[in-house]
Amino acid sequence: MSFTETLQSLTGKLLADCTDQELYLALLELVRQKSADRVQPVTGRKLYYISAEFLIGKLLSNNLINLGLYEEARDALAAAGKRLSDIEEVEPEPSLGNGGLGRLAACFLDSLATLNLPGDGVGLRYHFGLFHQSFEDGVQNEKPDPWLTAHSWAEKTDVTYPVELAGKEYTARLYKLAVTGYEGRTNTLNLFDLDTIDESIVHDGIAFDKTAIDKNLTLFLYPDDSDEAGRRLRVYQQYLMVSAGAQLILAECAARGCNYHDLADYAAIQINDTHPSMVIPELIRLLGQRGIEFEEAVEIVTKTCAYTNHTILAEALEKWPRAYLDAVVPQLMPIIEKLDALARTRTEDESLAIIDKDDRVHMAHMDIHFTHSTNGVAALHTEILKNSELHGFYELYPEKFNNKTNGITFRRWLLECDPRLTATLEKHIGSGFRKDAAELEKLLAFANDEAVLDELTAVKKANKAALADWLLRTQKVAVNPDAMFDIQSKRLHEYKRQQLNLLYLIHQYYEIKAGHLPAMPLVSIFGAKAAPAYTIAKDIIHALLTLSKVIAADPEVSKWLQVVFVENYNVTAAEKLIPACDLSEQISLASKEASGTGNMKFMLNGALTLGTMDGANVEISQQVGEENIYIFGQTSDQVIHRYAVGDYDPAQWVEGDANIRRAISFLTGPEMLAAGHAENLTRLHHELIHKDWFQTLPDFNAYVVRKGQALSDYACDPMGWRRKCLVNIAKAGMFSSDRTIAEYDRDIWHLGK
Ligand code: CRA
Ligand code: PLP
Repeated sequence: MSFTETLQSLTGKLLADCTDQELYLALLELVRQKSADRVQPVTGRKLYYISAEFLIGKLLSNNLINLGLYEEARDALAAAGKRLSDIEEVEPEPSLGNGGLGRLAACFLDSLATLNLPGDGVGLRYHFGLFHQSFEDGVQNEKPDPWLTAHSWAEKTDVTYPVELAGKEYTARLYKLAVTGYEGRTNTLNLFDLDTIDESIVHDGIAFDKTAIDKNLTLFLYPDDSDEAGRRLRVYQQYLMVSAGAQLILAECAARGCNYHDLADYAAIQINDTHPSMVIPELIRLLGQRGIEFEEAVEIVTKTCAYTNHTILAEALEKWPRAYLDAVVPQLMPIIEKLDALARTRTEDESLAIIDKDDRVHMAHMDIHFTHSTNGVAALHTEILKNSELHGFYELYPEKFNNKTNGITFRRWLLECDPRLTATLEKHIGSGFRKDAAELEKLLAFANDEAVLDELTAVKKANKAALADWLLRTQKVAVNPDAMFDIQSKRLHEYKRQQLNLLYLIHQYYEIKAGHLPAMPLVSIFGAKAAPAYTIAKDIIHALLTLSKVIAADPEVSKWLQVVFVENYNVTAAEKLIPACDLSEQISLASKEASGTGNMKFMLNGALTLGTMDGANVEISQQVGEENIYIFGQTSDQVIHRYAVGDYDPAQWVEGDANIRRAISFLTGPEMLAAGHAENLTRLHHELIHKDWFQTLPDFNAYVVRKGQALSDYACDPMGWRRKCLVNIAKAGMFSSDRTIAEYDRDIWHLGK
């Protein structure tokens, strides 16, 4: 049967007579059938990647690419007068993640299946995801993000597990979502939910009764934790995920012949940050029910589990008050106490204890003591863990610490999001890079080939025009496609320093007003959600939106500078923005961004990085060489030293530097106050002068200079710029998640063995 006939048999109509919705459902069904054909039996160790987030993005095109059906589908539809891109729009983006950690989990699932490794995800089926962001009156507005439609990729199963929360039994139901690799096997993303969830309890944006657990448990990812009920709800969610997950793991292993004593021969469990840490005591409890003594259970669990640390920010290293755990998971507390006692026999260092003197339970400490591997996510991050944040643990267990620099799947972040670049690359270096990213290096042979450099420039130009169309259609803004496109898209957080970019833009506003014109017009694009309770992050969004209005209203400045803030940044938006970027903003305070993965995506798509020596930027810079990246700012050693000395006073920088003073004062000057809200702007102004915890001001001048350099290189040395872009694409191979997953497998998981 031809592709057209297959689709017609699924819709029961001629393709030309189908609506996009009907075609989407037929393609979904077809992909399901083809994915099912690629399920393979599991032998030996199988990975369970437990994670609170899986930011998987839309699945239709990705699955068609991985199944080798994309071109056929596109052409069959085109022959019937339909466009695959229109059909893609029918699919809602699954709302199961928040940022880098969740997107990393999604890239890992893709690479596992592509490398033919048995590895499943375990997580929760959130009904409304994080939230849907819109801007109203210059302020972030949060609404539920309903993505679960009658026909979704995650299929309901009959499998359920009992989960006891606060002494009451709930029933977790398993949903399965097929994950098919590129020319690879099909694995599963296992998502748990309760049948009793009641979406109608959500009111006034994203508010709901936080105590009605049976109705609210899986409504949102990271429900507001600014009050105690919210924090407890997170413990409830985490236990639902790990208890149902652990029961699933034990059941699957038992079905393959495991007698529980040999669990580590059947399962490898990766704990993705501390959200799933309770899987450790939960497995010990479940093994106990199956007749295994505590000491042996601890050994089994330690051999089976491994932990990834994704941040050194204290706010994210979870420490639950013991009272929460006593209330929500009383069955785990005796086990956690025994683990704490056991850990104390290994060290006298009180700071490494699981339960501290204030009765807080340190989840990361439990992970490090009772798993066999702790890894950081980029070389610098792992060094910081070993030398400072987790130094005591490193001294106790040096053999447990290892680095696994993050990666991204090139199927989604090159083949799918940038078909123009993919085609150009294939024309010159063949298609080997689709499976072996290192082959991108072949492109270096064309570094001085003007015809190839021109083709790459034409690709970028077309991608920028496509982004301009999309911005006009979805955000109602017109941008100048001949300007340089400068993009900072990632979660809104002070450590990522969108506020540094904001101060630069104000600085440029003044410079243009003074007749000091830049080398090029600049379109500065942002995409970022702020956590609903994170006031200063929302103030930064407000300041950027307000500045955007002020500039747009000023014809003198708007010829040279435009600020665009894209609503509801998600994977779909990222796939539009990244291929169209000229300059990628990776300007976190050195030492604070564990790795970053956006930096890798922009580089792969031929953008140059303007960044600090932080996270994986350090490795990007090593790959491309310092002449092909714009690095500025304090080093992580300098930053850590400044924190240690503790004498940083932003007010002194404001006093001592006229440009800094001018930029900060503008926040509460007449132009901004006329266009925005005094409360938000004053609070941000005050924060920057009196606190500036993430040391924006010491990096300000270096940032202005480096960005100016990038603009002038782009404008005055186009050939040099293009060559740098080519080197970035060619050297991106090491950031394939296939490389990362191969390293996890080699050093930690040993799958299928
Ligand atoms: N926010 C780090 O901050 C890193 C990703 C994935 C983060 C990023 O630098 O690239 O993880 N950390 O490793 C995190 O979520 C809880 O900590 C992130 O996404
Ligand atoms: N959100 C989306 C949609 C992404 O694709 C990514 C990363 O690639 C991130 C967030 C994380 O970005 P960053 O690594 O810059 O923090």
